[in-house]
Order: sequence, then C-alpha cells, then structure tokens
Amino acid sequence: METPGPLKRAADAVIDALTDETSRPEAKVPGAPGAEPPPVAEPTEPRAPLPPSPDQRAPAPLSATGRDGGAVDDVRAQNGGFLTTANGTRLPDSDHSLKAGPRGPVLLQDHHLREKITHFDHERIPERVVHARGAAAHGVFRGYGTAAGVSRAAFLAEGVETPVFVRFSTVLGSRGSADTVRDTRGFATKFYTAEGVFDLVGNNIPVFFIQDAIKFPDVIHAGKPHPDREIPQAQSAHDTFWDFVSLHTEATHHTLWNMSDRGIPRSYRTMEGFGIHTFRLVDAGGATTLVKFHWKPRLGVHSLVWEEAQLIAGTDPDFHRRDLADAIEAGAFPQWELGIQTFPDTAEQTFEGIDLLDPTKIVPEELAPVQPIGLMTLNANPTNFFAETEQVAFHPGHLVPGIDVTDDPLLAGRLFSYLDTQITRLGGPNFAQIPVNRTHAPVNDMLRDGFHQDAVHSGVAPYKPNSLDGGCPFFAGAGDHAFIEHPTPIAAASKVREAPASFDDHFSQARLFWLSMSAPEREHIIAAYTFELNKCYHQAVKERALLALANIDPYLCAQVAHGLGLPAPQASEPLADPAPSPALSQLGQEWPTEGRVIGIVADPAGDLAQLAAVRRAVLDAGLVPLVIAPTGGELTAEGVDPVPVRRTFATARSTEFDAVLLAGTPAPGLDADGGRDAKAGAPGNPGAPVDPRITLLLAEAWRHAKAIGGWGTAEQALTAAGIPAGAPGIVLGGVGEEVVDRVVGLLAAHRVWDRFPGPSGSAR
Ligand code: HDE
Repeated sequence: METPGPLKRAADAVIDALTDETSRPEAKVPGAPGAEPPPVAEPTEPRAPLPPSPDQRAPAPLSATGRDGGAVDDVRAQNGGFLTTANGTRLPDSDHSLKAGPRGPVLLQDHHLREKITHFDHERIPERVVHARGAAAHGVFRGYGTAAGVSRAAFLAEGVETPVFVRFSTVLGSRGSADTVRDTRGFATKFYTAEGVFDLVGNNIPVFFIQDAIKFPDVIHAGKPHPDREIPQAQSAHDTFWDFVSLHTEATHHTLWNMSDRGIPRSYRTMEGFGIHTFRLVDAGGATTLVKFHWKPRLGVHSLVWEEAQLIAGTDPDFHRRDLADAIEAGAFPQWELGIQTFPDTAEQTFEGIDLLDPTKIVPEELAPVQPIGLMTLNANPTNFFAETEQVAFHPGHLVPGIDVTDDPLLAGRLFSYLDTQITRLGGPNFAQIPVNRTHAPVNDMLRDGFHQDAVHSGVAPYKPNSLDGGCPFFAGAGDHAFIEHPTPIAAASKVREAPASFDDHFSQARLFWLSMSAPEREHIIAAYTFELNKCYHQAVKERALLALANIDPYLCAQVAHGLGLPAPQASEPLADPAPSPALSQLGQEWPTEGRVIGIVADPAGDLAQLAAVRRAVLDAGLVPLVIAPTGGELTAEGVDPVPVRRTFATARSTEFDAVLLAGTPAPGLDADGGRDAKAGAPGNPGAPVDPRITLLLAEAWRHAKAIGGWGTAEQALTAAGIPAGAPGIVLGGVGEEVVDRVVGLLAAHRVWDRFPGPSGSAR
C-alpha cells in the first residue's frame, strides 16, 4: 500500500502553480475559471482540449473491477480537437438544424439534432432525497498507527496513505438551495483502501433527531417544504418541522445543536465531523472495542452569525462550495484529524451510564478523550461536478476488516437505505462501477448484468461452487483480509416493537449542551429559537416547543417565550445536573488562519505602494487578499506594480470577508448614488466624505464581530460608520504590514468575541 502516484502528482501540480508566480502571478487568488486565460477573439485553430486546472483531480483511472491498467489520469476526458457525435464522427456545424432550405421545415433525418436534444433531455437524474446540496474534494488520509491496538484495518496502520473523496452537504434543501441555511451538515468520506472501500457517512453534529430508522421518513417529511405549496425551501423555520420535533421530544438534543452556531458553519473547513453511531472495532486477535468517530478540523470549529448567514444566502448562495474550492485552489489544503473515543465492549453497551446504542447521546470528551488515529488532507478539487460530486454513492455498509457495526437501531436502517436509494438515483445496480465509486481493490463479485454494466466479465461460471471456471473466485479466510462479521453474542429476547428504557431520557444531554455554552453562544441559541418559532403560524406548536425548552433551562425558555409573546411554562420533569463539557464550546482557543479572506478597501488617491505591500503581506501569511476599489481593473501609480481589483464598492459585501483592512478613507465613487446602487442610500443622496457602501461594509463587519484594521486616514471611515477607534478588534497603525500582523493575530480566535457581550455585560 504505497502512496498512489496521482495523489502526489496533483498536490505537486497545485504547489508548482502557486510557486510559479511568473506564469500565473494571480494563482494565489483563487476563482479564475479554466486552465489558461482566454483570448478576446474566438479561437478557431483546432487544438487538443485544455488540461484541467492544476488544483483539480479526477477519480483514479482504474477499471470497473478495480484494476490499475496504467491508464493516464485524464483517460476519460474529452479527446481530440474536433467536435464529434457521441460516436466520434466529426461534425462541421452545431448551430443549424438540417432543413429543406434555409426557411425549413427541419428534416427528421437530422441525426445530430436528435442526438444532441435527446441527450440533453436526459441530463438530469433524481437529486438525493436528503443531502441533495453538496460539494466535494479529493484528498489523502494518512494513518498514525495509533489504532493498531484496537483495529486490524490496514489503512489505519502507521504511514499508510489512502486516497479519499469527501462530500459535505446540507440535509433539507434541494440541489440548488443556498449553502448557509440553518441545518445539519453531512460529512461523508470514502476511503479507497487496499481492502475495499470504507465509507464513514457522518454529520457535523454528533447526535441525531431520532433513535430508530423507521422514523426517518417522518422527520424528513416534517423538515422538507410543505407538500401543498412546496415552501419553505431548505429551512426548519416552519410549522411542520416544529410540530414534529415538539411532539417527538427525543429530537430535543439534536434540535438544540441545530439552533446553536453549529447549524450555520463558517466553512466546511471549520466543521467537526461525527460518525454518530457507536461502531465496533476488531483487532488482529479478534478482540473488540466500541468507538465513536470524530473528525477534528485543524482550523478549529467556526460559525457564521445568523445575519451573515441570511445575507450570504442572497449575495452568494454558493458560499461554502466556493470557500472549499477556493481554499484548495489557493493551496490552503484543509485538514482534519480522525479520532476515536474508545469504550469497553461490555454486554450492557453503556459507558458511565450513557447508552452507547442511543444516537441522541454523546459521550463528553472529558469522560472519554478523543484519541487521534490519522490525518486527512483535502488537496484537489473534482474535475467534473456531476461525474464525481453528484454520482458519488456512500453507504455505511461499505466496511473493511477491523471495522464493524453495532446494534444501534438507527444504523440498522441506514445499512439498508443507502444501497437502496442509489438504485433509483443512479439508474440501476451497477453504481459501484461509476469512476468515483470504483474501489481500488480487486473485484471478483459474481454480480452480473444490469443497466450500465461497465465490466466485461469473462468465464462461464458466475456461481459457486463451480468447476468450469476452475472454481474461481475462492472464499477468503481471516488471513486473506476477509471481512468476517464479529460473532457478537445476542441476549435471549422476544420480538417486540419497543425501545430500551434508557432511550426515554430526552433532556439531560440537551441541558448538558446548554450549560457548556459561553454567553454569546447562548444568546445566539435564544435568538435562533425565537426566530424559527416566530415563523410558525400555529400557537399550539409554539407552546409545545416552549415545553421542551422548559425542560432544558428556565432562562432559555423565558427568553424565547418573551420573544414569542407567550408565557414561559414550567418544566415537566426535574432538571438534570450534568457537568458541562467545555469541549462543546467554540470559544477560548486560537487556530491557524490560512485560506481566510481579507477585504482591503483601497483609496485610489492613497499610497498604492503601501497597498501593494499589504496585499503581499496577506498572501505571505497564507490568506487571500481581495482588493476593493470604486471600479474594476487595476490600480496603478508611478513605480508600483499594478494592483488588481477583485471587488468594486458596488459588488463587495462584508459577509465575504473574515476581516477588513482600510487603506485610508475612499471618497464616494461615481456610482455612489442610491438611484443606481441602493446600498449607497436614498436616490439623490448628496454624498458624504466616505463612500456610503464602505460605511455599510464597516458597520456590518463591526456588528458581526470581525477584526478591522486601517492606516493613513482610515479613522475617518470608522467614525463615519459609528465605530470607536479604541474598540475591541479595531487595529489602527501607521504601517500597513504591522496592521496586517495584528489583524491576522485576531483572526486566530475567529471573531472578536468581546463585541458580543451577554445581557449581563460579560462576553464569556
Ligand atoms: Fe443519511 N441518507 N439517513 N444520515 N446521510 C442519505 O443516501 C438515511 C443519517 C448522511 O454526500 C441518503 O445516498 C436513513 C445519519 C449523509 O452523498 C439516504 C437514516 C447520518 C448523507 C439516507 C439516515 C446521516 C446521507 C440519501 C435514518 C449521520 C449524504 C442519498 C436511519 C451519521 C451522503 C443517499 C452524500 C444520505 C438515509 C440518518 C448522514 C436516503 C434511512 C444518522 C452525510 O439513503
């Protein structure tokens, strides 16, 4: 199991492109489409297709049965310089149907027209019933070897590098919905191991709404748009969702996580991932350990604030997918450590009184620390969204020797569902042969035929036992890397439709989560519940939702009740008294900042040499600088390299930036009139000393607790936006590069939390 060549080649290509700033000086500012800059005039000289961008990679060029035939990476890409039919016949024209004379009629014999239109008519496949909206990346997982004592899985051994494909997603929205909605996020990883594919199909929240898979259609029907008007899209802020979760109180813990900042991540790169269920690891000697899987982002856990999330849903609905692709293109490869919490595999399957088969429960990290077992680096973007991100098919039943499942009733249903759903979505039973789904291990499966069969099977005996094909294929034993289900004992029982009594505790861990939050995080939770429930029409639904809150915390309940204009009910059962888990809070540490975006507001009349130096300092710190100026193009001055403008005052919005720098105070641009750009204020606005779009940008950055830096005349712009120069997270200085240093330092804590005082005035 050596590092496959394509992984390193792709990573090297990105790094070369980044370091070769003579050929692509703007390579560190991501987002340009295409592998090379296009000419203004339409190219007419036939040439081979352009290569993919250096940041992109396609699935490994293996056969449908997992064989490496030494094919080149782009063996499946478009080929040849001329337009052809699907069968490779060259075409002279694709703009005119074949007609009887220029005015028609169109002739039925036009096979090119029919092929083009027919294929187009069938371009769509059903979107996923849940998790339809997503984005993905290629990468590599490197085992630390620290799991060797608990699992025989070969890919977890020290130094083994395994290619991975990861798809992040929202749950409720359709394929075209906005990225930043309040929702749980999917975090699904396909490991192409030498022992077969292992899929870890997890979420960014460690608990689930329901304890039994049979209720999954119910919770999803409640969360999806109402069946009569098909609204609202990608939202939980509506009556059917709250009707269900308030009647079904086992959803309380997950709902609380959704209403917390975890429901609106800043980036896929800043999300934790969780396997949720307890899994059973098996070591080389057959000994078992129960575990929960965790992905820990190297950049820390970081979220949006709700107003940002709402603004972005309008200004950049692709915010998360853009962020992931841009970071990888810029060489800021996101990384996560895979970790496990381990528990003895006892007959009770509990740990410290927590039922390990109940997927609405966590085990606090303070009770069972997360032990790192490997590092995942996402280092290449997909080459084709449909072929890879849309067609990838995950399945919790894709297991490898050393990783087995437990009897969590939620997991049991998933082991059926994921295989089943692909048959409709991907049009038949052969989806494992789609390039992105192909295993990197040899396949000899005796499964035959079916729609879209890509393998060309040989032999005459796809059955066992046989003698006609020499008895092949043969059964594998434990020594041949076979997946052998662990013979877990099952206690004598009767058939019942019941849950264990421990599954009845619906509130104690919701309270644990609440008590673990800092003051600003609690305020965000109160605001989220108040927002969502105020969007409901039915009084009964709101009253019922308040009953669940009363069982979490009286302050939370009273504040939300106040916002709804309703009385706060009393708890229906005694409040639990759990020890808080500090690991659940997003505050209190510092994290790396690479790949974060800094907006630099340029004053075209200001010191451009200093602006260019600041831009360079931001790049050197591994962040992405986007210069904002009154118009597009370049800012030029005698003796200074031209500074490319990436956003104008009309197109920039604060939500795109993690921090803002002010290179002085820009006067209003020519278009700073509400008649043309409503952001500038009322039409006919006589104008101010500062462009009003910049005042708005600063005011938003201020209330979203972002660091703001400036030099030269910058203080004037701050004053216009009502921001005190000495306030937390405001950095003014004489030298731009020093300001950059201090602003990047502030970004390490993600936000300037002191700007979110709790009602008591304390920020924490
Ligand atoms: Fe899924 N889920 N799920 N789910 N799920 C699907 O499979 C399902 C659950 C998760 O990027 C579907 O291929 C049932 C928990 C992710 O392609 C479907 C139940 C967790 C993704 C399905 C659950 C997840 C899915 C839809 C209740 C976290 C996206 C399309 C027992 C541990 C994967 C598809 C991707 C997708 C069924 C609950 C995570 C219908 C029946 C719990 C990340 O098969």
